[in-house]
Amino acid sequence: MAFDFTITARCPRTRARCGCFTTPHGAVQTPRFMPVGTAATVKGVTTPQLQQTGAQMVLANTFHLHLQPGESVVEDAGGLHRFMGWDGPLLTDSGGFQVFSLDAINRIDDDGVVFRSPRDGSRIDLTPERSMAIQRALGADVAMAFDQCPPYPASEAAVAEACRRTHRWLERCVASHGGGGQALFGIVQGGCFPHLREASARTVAAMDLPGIAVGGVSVGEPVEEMHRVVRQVGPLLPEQRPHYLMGVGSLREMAIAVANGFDLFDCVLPTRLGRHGTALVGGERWNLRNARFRHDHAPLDPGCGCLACCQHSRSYLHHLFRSEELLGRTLLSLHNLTTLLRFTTAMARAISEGCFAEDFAPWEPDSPA
Ligand code: PRF
Ligand code: ZN
Repeated sequence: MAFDFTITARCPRTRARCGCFTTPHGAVQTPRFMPVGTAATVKGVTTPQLQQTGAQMVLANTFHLHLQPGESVVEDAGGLHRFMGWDGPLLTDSGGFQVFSLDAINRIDDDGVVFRSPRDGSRIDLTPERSMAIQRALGADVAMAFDQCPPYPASEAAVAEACRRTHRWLERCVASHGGGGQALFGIVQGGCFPHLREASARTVAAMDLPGIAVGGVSVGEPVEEMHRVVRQVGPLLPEQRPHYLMGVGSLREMAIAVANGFDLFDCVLPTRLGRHGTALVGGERWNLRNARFRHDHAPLDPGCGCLACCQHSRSYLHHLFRSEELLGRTLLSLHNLTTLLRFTTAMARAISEGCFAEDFAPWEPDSPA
């Protein structure tokens, strides 16, 4: 069987679990963070470097790849794995979320979305069928359903409408998805409204897809609201499927999500912060441009095994950013990715050793799985 999700260990006090998600391009041991490679590249990072971070599955974007270079180029190259030189598991996001964050939207209706290309102003239609066809041509292991992620704040009526549309679109995604070597994950919406979240979770779960994602969080809502959604929706998801919390990649939020049964995460933050000179160290954010690092010859984070921390000093990284050298961006991107991946693999180890609740989620109420 091309796709399988096997739970290999459970936390006795929370809903945290370790799993193995098998795809045609290899397995993903969960919980695990997925680096974002929007345009078929994790910005500034080569494939061997990416492997060293502990990354197993990488995410790319339908919307960006449709605009440039176009899915036909990727298909001609033999698919996204060959095109980008990443042989491991790949996931493509459907384009919905990216389109809705543009201000070039002309129309959203039950058929789909019409917008102007940010490249040349031409008219582009994106529908569930179109998104599935593009994702099939790209050929990632996992395709995401085409959904509508409402902004925050949005009225209850607007979120209910987005849910209704997302559910109808999911049926169309399922009907037009080719299957074969590609799995389709459904996406739960519902904003911060508990009854809409519950209805959406039940509707998407009933489609019995090989994986289920929760979208519509981390869109500007207060962090307590996000925690509430994660705690409410996690337990409603089908046990035997991988659970993907979209766009979340901060340490505390991932720990809370893992405690509530989530397995997969992605976020642009580690690479975006890295490109801007910010390193994640010991739960803090350090700006390496700061003058305090000029004479600091210690490794960035002595507890980290990444290229930046093993080979270079804070002083050198400071110098690279002050002189706008490209290598600084690469090194801090690698360090931040390594930090998030190490955190998720440490959670996995703690789950299998029986100390997850004490070590990672002491604030979570006990909820035996
Ligand atoms: N839908 C899709 N992709 C996403 C999201 C979503 O709601 C989010 C929300 N944080 C990130 N990426 N399709
Ligand atoms: Zn490091």
